[in-house]
Amino acid sequence: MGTVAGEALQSSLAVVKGLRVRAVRVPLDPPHRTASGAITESPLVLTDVLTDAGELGHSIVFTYTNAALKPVADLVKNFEPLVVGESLLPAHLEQKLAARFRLLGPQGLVGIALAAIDMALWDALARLHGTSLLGLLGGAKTVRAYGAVGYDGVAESARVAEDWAKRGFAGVKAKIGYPTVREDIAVIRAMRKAVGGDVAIMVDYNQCLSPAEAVQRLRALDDEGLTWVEEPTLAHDYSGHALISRETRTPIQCGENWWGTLDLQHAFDAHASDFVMIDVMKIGGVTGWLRAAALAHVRNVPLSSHLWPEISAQLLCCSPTAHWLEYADWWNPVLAQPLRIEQGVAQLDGVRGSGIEWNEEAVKRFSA
Ligand code: SMN
Ligand code: MG
Repeated sequence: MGTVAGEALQSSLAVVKGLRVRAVRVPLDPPHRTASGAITESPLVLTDVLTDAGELGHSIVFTYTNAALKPVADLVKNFEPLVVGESLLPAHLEQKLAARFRLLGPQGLVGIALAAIDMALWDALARLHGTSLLGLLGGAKTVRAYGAVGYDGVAESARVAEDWAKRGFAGVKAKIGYPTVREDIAVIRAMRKAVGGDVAIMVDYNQCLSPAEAVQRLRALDDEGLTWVEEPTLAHDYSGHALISRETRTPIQCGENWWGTLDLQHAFDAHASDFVMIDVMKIGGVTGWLRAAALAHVRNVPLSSHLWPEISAQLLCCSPTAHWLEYADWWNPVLAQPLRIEQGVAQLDGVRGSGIEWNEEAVKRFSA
């Protein structure tokens, strides 16, 4: 910002004083099974941005494996000197940090650490304005949520699906990719029987098929009334996904593993996916999400979220092509006030910032 107006604005803003970074391992009971392995706990880095206005901003990032937990926590802390003394201008700081990491690359652990900072900055900015992220961005829509069903076989998948439906969720998503397509179909039919005709059913292969296998399997699923089939093949195999999408009728859903808006652009260019579900961490925090939502808007592609229900619900409510919120309660133990879902819809009244505040007792208990 070099203009006089820009300088006046900066001088009236809060200034970043520091980052507090903590690592926790939150157990997942029962574990979340997928066709590509089970998740038994969530290794999370919790970041607090401190400002001279006394307001804190908070964020969560998920490192998937403990092996990456300390490296990510260290990276976030190592980035502290790059933001201390800067005005609380998240979109501006995102550009500054992106330029700084052009040579190393803004993906992987670096991308996760940058997203931790971006989300915490936006949270602080909303809190300083005495509002939610949704209020700060000026959105007003509502969003429906679906619940997750693991790779748990016919009876357990149907039981969990029924449970979500009884709690008012309008959709359920199951992990499939069983040894045979017959087993995949048995799980889907058992869930349909359990939830009735009005609840949306999605399925997720977590990248476990080759494109040729996927075409065969998905053709067999085409008459099951599925809302989408997720990640049938490797997330970055855009041409493989485009082939599957062309050869089958059920919409393809991808996006949780795409890094930043450029991955999204490449996927759109390749016609890799009919729908997109972005991950607020991998897409580049709130700043990345807003850009991705604009891309989805111009392409008119329905946009859903991956994990992070608190912040994603608010971002979806500002996204022109908002579709479904993925609800997951995995990180509720470390939150003071997890997102509430009523009649299948995210409740955002009275939320402050991005909705992330700590349950300090739990943060201490799960400290890594
Ligand atoms: C998923 C994969 C890995 C961790 C969490 C969730 C999944 C989803 O693919 O769609 O939720
Ligand atoms: Mg998935």
